[in-house]
Amino acid sequence: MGNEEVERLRLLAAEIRLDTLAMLKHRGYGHIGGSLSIVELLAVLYGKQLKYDIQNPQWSDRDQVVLSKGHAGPALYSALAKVGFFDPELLFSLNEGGTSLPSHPDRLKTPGIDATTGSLGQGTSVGAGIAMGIKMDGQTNDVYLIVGDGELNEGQCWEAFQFIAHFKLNHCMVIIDENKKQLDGTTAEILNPFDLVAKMRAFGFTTMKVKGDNLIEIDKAITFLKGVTDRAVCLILDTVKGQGVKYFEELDANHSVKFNQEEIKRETAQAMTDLKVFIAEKKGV
Ligand SMILES: Cc1ncc(C[n+]2csc(CCOP(=O)(O)OP(=O)(O)O)c2C)c(N)n1
Repeated sequence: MGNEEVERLRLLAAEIRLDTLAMLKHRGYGHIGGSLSIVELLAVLYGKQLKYDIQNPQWSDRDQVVLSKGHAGPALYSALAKVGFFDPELLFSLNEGGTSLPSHPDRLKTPGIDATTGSLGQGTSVGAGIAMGIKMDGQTNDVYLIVGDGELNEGQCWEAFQFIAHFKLNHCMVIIDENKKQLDGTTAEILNPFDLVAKMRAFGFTTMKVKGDNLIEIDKAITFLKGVTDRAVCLILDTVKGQGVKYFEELDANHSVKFNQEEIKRETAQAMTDLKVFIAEKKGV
């Protein structure tokens, strides 16, 4: 990736982060921590790696994204709006009655959403099924299956992974957001996942682990893993819950927050101002 492209993705990541904060603040509550930890991944996917058509979201040759950790929907919606799947104004209807943006993704409601998720674990089977269908149809599209590290407590994930590895569904990249926290504590204290790289390798996956806030490393790893043709592939992202906003990174209870507390209001406003300044500078305005 040349410098210009890196800067373009950096801008996109900042815009996704800003819109994620804006929509959650507007709604008054929501899953901030796990949304922010996948922002750089989404910037690389929607800004560079994915094949899609915003005019035809159902295009049969598109790559598909299964956000199995569906509670991070706000970040995905921000990315979809940014690249043009729908009007960004819609972001402010998040989780309202009758909205096309429910808190968790619904493939029948939102242009660009490929799988309905939210019940942790289930998206892994959906992703495996989509990938198998693609293979049986002799198509060449890729599937990106985004899974939380806390989500891995669900045994269903490991059944799906075994299936993906057994059938060498190398076009179904398993991406684990290893932010080391889940709803109410660290993954290590709640149900220790142990060494995820070793585990995924033992399950038959060619596995890489990179810093999940580093656009260049994420992009390189995805490009490398896309080149693996004979085995299942897994990318583990070493991330921080609340990534990119120091206050939320350091906040202990950062899974889901209410935005009516003074400190949270102030810190969110400050983070949004900082992002706006960064974006304006990047755009040269
Ligand atoms: C089957 C199921 N059980 C419980 C929940 C409630 N829940 C939502 S998010 C979450 C924690 C998930 O942790 P992780 O996958 O690490 O997500 P992240 O830290 O990236 O937000 C839980 C328990 C759920 N959505 N589905």
